[in-house]
Amino acid sequence: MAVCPGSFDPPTLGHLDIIERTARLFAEVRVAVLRNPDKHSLFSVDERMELLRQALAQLPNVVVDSFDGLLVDYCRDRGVSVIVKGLRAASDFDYELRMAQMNTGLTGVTTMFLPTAPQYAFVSSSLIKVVARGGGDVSPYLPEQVLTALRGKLAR
Ligand code: COD
Repeated sequence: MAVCPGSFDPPTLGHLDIIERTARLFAEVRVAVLRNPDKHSLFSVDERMELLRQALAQLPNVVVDSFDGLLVDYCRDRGVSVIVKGLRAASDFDYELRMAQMNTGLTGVTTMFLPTAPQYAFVSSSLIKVVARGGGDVSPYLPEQVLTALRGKLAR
């Protein structure tokens, strides 16, 4: 079983591409949203989980979940043996490599990296929020439900 962990604030087509490809490689996939009380987020964890469930409804082997604390503890408790992360650029790699090595050191869990799809290489949740707040068009980078939810949030 594999896990695709993240903040997903909000989920983007870059995230979904990684999750869909992971779902073709593993019989069971868990998408785990971090519950991080320190991080100011636009969408609540429950909203992000609901958006992910809607966007991934066509994938029967994907379960959406949340976690707090260490990712390695989540993996141990749920029987997850592989963490799957997306890599966009060298800057992702530097940080992700350190986390992967620390996680392996903690419990032996393995991390696999999937290269981003080129059309989403520059897409991040934080950039999406900046551009959307400024009135830019982010529709090419978000699933329909997320675009609608984001417009609703920003209109308030
Ligand atoms: N294309 C491909 N992949 C992408 C794209 C894109 N356009 N956008 C994001 N991704 C990938 C990211 O590289 C990442 O792998 C994943 O999708 C999630 O991205 P985000 O931005 O939603 O989430 P992050 O990076 O904030 O999530 C970090 C974690 C929550 C996974 C991490 O902080 C964690 O494991 N925290 C738990 C605490 C812990 O165990 N800490 C110790 C680690 S050693």
